Amino acid sequence: MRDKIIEVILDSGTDFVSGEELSKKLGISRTAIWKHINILREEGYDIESVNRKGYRLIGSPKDLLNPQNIYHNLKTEFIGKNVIHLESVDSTNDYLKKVGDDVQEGTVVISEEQTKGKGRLGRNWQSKSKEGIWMSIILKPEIIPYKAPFITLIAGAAIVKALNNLQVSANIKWPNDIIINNKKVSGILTELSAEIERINYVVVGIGMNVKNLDFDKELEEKATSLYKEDYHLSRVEIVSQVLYEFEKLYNDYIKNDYKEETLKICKEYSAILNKDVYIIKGDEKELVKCIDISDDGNLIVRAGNNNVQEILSGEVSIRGVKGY
Ligand code: BTX
Repeated sequence: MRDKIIEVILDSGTDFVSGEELSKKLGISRTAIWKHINILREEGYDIESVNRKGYRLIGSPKDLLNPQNIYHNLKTEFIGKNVIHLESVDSTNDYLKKVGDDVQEGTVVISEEQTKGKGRLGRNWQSKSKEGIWMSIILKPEIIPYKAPFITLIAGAAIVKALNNLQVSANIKWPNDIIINNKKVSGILTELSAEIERINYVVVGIGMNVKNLDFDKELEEKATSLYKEDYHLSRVEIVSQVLYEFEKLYNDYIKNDYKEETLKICKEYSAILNKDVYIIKGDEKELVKCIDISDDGNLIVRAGNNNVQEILSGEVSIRGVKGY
């Protein structure tokens, strides 16, 4: 019910909505409305009430990633239509993997904090409370499992597109990092539950540093946040942009097997194409030049001996020659 009250109040913008109007629209008494309004106030909504005029929202916890805020203005068909908002969780990816079969496709889990945020290859992802966006999306595509890794590229393209829509100059470090000024601002972890021929579900985890003003010592050199780069954006706005851009590219891929737009964005905003990088696999490190991204989303590189190789996303880490 409180979601609906906020929806009506948000829709009326700077105008007042009377208690009577709310009570008629929602089919509950004016006293009940008043009780809900009081709880909303406790949750941080700044709701003005004026005799004979009604209620008006003057300040919402706009940056709280709660479902009401996210549903408002979300322009997607199915991604983010069901949002689960948590205060704290071990990992939003692990949360979705536990409930995977029971939730609808497009369900998004967002937590204000992760106590065991995960990166790739068993690495750790620092996810402090309210500092960033720590979210996962569950997908149930009818494609063969080997086509799933491309979804990481779709997520990367969606994030970089969303950030650039918001005037943030960000690039993709293939396959799963988004960087600003040579430092990592966002990362993607895609996990798969599948049988040989079919996918049960894919969980796409997205971490983005938004408000962090400092990082632990070991991350200082390689991590940044939007605030640190002087982009003061609302987390809610970023989430709705990312989900919107993601859904478009995802639908293209799943419904029409159309990958060109994702590949175009990945190339246009690439931080490594035409550059020398180190490819790191276990203890081995090789200096190569990145020359292209293949139609399947693999990185094409030229090694020192002039051999051209195609690198699959799951197996390596990439380091720039300078910086991150
Ligand atoms: P990755 O393996 O490419 O990056 C992990 C590495 O990045 C770490 O080893 C560390 O050096 C560095 N790092 C750790 N935390 C941060 C941070 N906050 N900002 C920048 N660099 C950092 C990238 O993996 C994939 C990350 C996905 C995170 C999301 S959050 C929601 C979902 N749930 C979950 O547990 N993981 C995903």
